[in-house]
Amino acid sequence: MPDPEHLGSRRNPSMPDTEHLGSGKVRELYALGADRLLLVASDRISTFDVVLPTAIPDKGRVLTGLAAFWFARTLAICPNHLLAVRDDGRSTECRRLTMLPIECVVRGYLSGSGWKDYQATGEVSGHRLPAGLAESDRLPGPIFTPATKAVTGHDENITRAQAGERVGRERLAAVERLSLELYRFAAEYALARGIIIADTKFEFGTDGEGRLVLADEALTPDSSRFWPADKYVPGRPQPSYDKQFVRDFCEQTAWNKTAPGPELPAGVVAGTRARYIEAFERLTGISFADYLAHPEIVLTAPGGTRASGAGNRP
Ligand code: Q0N
Repeated sequence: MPDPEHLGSRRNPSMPDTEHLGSGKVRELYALGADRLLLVASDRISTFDVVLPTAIPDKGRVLTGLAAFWFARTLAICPNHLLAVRDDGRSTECRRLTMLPIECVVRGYLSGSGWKDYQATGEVSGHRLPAGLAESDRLPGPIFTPATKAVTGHDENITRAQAGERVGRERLAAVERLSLELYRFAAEYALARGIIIADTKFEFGTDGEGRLVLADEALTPDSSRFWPADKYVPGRPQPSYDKQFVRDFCEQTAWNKTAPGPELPAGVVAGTRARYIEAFERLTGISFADYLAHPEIVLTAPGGTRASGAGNRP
């Protein structure tokens, strides 16, 4: 099968059973019959909300492998949509769900729109926070700060009361509990491997029986803020684990942060690719070459601990 990343048309005659359902900035979604989806992660990269014209080779494979690794290790916390990782390493077959109309954001540190909202109101999504916090400070405990996709395409923080109006109070309480538990597990695991997961976004759906299922791509640098722990200094913005070379390059050009973005020089591409691969290898304990040879290795290799600890290998 050709790599769907390179397909421009909505219908592909060589994939008669794969209808293009939608595009994110850097991913594509295809139907596989009525009950399954194909989620394809491209090598495109966005910065300052603009997709750049230069790809980062293997970025999509890194993110697909990392998300699959987390899905396999968080099954004790909640079920997820993953059915299989394909041999190309960049596509996953998923269960088709009915998605909830909220983004389930968890923040362990004060950054981005959380820091902006805190400075303006002392609150984030209805959580009153202690006075005197600095940018990038670790919060007393992780908080659930739901958001919606606004018409602009930008995410907009909403209060938990507003989120409850969208999905129902009981369902909201359930996704809040699951989101916090997933974040606590992953953030503790990543910190022990030198990566701070400052915040992260989950998307949930429900299956035919009405059960909550984790979907989308979870706990990757595209759906989270990853910071290098050894460079962490609160009181200022933190360097990005994955995109800092790209941001630094863009800042020293005359680019005004509107589309189209600049082409990236080869050195920035190579450095950024190396950072994605480093994050993958640190977190999974699996060499990226081994992943490319056998993508399903992320589902079974020891790599660390599973949520709950039950059944871990010695
Ligand atoms: C779905 N999105 C939003 C891919 C990601 N398992 C699922 N079942 C039904 N729908 C979805 C999923 C998933 N995952 C999720 N849209 C549909 C994010 N998309 C944006 C485009 O790229």
